[in-house]
Amino acid sequence: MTITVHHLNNSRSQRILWLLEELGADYTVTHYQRDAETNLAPPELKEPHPLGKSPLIVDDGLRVAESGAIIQYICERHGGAGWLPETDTEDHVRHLEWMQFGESSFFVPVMMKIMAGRLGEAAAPIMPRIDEQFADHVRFMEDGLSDSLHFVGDDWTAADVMMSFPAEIAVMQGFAASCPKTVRFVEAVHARPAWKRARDEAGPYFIW
Ligand SMILES: N[C@@H](CCC(=O)N[C@@H](CS)C(=O)NCC(=O)O)C(=O)O
Repeated sequence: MTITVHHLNNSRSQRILWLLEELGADYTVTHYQRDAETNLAPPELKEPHPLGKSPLIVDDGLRVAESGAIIQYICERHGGAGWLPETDTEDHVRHLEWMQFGESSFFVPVMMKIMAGRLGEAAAPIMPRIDEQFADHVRFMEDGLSDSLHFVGDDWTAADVMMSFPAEIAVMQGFAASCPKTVRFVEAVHARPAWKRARDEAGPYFIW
């Protein structure tokens, strides 16, 4: 059965295409383009899901939203069992944590920075606290990477797929000098043949 990926250009949906390519899964892409001025998704993306966000997949009529749920679902149902640690291990618990961190804790300061940044000078009183939180979360991610450049164990897992987007954000936001492992992790992701195939499918992605 073919999975349909509702893919917004230049978005965190990129990692879903990467995972599908890694697993050799059968999928098609429905493309959506961000508004050139606002950078928001087009209204058509509200047709498959009321929030109008990407990624979103539909598999044999079953709709799955939220990056972490999609990644887990694809691994479980489309040949990615080897990308998930055994459930009775400590690695499993660490894996759960990174799968949550990658879209919850990490993005609180990121979104606050984006939104508060639009206020200009009015945001000055809260910006230091936001920047401090952002830096703390980036540091936690850097410290969480093993010397083998993985978040759990010494091989690729779904947590690496999940964390690829926060890692890219950190590098883009100027943390490269203080986060060498994060930089090398992003380079390792982008060197994967599957990631390159996914980018060919999706088009230009950030600065890469
Ligand atoms: N927590 C959601 C976040 C989804 C999300 O915010 N996606 C962004 C793309 S990076 C989006 O669709 N933005 C378009 C908009 O808000 O108009 C997930 O993990 O899937």
